[in-house]
Amino acid sequence: MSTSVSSNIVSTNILKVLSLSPEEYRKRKVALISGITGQDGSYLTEFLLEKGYTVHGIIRRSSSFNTGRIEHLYRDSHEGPKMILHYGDLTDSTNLVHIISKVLPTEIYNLGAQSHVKVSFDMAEYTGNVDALGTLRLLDAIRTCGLTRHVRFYQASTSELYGKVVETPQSETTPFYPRSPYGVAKLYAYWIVINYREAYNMFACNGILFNHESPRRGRTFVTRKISRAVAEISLGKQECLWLGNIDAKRDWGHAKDYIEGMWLMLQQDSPDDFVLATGETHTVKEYVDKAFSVIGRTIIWEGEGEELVGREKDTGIIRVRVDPKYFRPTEVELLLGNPAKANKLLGWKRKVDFDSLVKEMVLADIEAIVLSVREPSSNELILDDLHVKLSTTLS
Ligand code: NDP
Ligand code: GDR
Repeated sequence: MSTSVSSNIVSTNILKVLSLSPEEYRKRKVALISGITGQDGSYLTEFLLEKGYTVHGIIRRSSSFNTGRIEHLYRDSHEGPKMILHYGDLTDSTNLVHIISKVLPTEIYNLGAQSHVKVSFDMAEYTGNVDALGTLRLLDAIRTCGLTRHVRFYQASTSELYGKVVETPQSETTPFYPRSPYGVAKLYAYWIVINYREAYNMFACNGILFNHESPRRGRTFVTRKISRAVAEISLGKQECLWLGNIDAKRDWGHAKDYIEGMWLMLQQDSPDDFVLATGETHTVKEYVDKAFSVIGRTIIWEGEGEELVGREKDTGIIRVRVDPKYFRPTEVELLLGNPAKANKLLGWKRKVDFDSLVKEMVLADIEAIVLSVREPSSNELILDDLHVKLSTTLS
């Protein structure tokens, strides 16, 4: 997008705020979030509202409901700091310019993405358009509005950049080797952020975040798929869970912890790139074992490869099977991050450990399923009963 069109777009609003120094401008505390309806967007919105920001979010028009994770914040918006939503899309430059020129954000968090690695093999071009070029469009929209010195920019970079194992633990200096169209698209985004930082002196940061999960995680990501299935199994609603590569290792943390790290990056004196990770890694199989242990059951593994099954110890029922349709054409086998730089410079450290994360996700899914039962009186009975049953395994 050329800067020559900028004069047509710049509103009186912009002219007014441009007379402020960048420091005065920033005091307004206005955040703009792409991907506000996602897992991270919803937690970040809560966090920023709590800090007194006005939060603007870009949402996609959808024929079905896609604001479930932020609905509770929307209802409360008439009291105190506000959340305001705008229709938009990372594939639509003009729309991004309009939103930024209207909102005049002090911080932009670019969390919007086609974020599913397996899906990126099926929708490679679209993933590139949104995840790679979408980032460029947002950065250019800031330039078009003449706000390069005023806006601080956070880019949701990812441990998927590391891909094939070159060294562990992976840090800010580890070479990248992405293994999916998603990873490659995010690699472009990572470098365009650095290029715009250097070329236009923008305050733009990459947060290289390792996997982070929560009860709000999308249901097709492996941790949530497992927690949901274990919850269904505990209530007798499902018999077996089908998974792909259960030997893959991930550095899993809690999304809430990572949100704070994003914000901290934008509060520093100068822009930089940071890894956020726990420094621990676990296999998908370990996640399964831990999730079943939350409901007091033990899984015994038998066989190998596609024939591998997970059998429940007490009943002999097969609870886990492998379906190759979940394998990826190229896989990221091992992620293990080194968050030392963020520890030291941001004072950031994860708070929630692996066991607590798995427990929280399984319990939240059990509760959600029970609460979806129609009659409130029977919900209470089932929940009471569950709490009694679970209290022995949870303490
Ligand atoms: P989610 O998949 O939960 O959320 C993605 C968000 O992006 C949703 O709000 C979605 O909207 C929105 N979105 C998708 N396509 C577009 C588009 N074309 N234009 C505008 N918005 C769009 O992801 P997470 O919250 O888990 O992750 C947030 C970001 O962090 C993503 O960029 C992800 O790639 C990255 N990341 C995530 C990690 C993790 O472990 N969670 C780790 C490292 C990086 P809708 O609701 O309408 O689908
Ligand atoms: P990931 O997360 O690809 O790391 O990307 P996901 O939970 O999808 O997969 C993690 C690992 O589990 C293996 N796996 C399965 N995965 C899914 N989804 N479904 C299955 O049935 C299954 N069985 C085994 C996968 O092969 C993989 O090895 C997430 C996303 O949030 C990205 O946006 C983000 O950038 C990275 O984390 C860091």
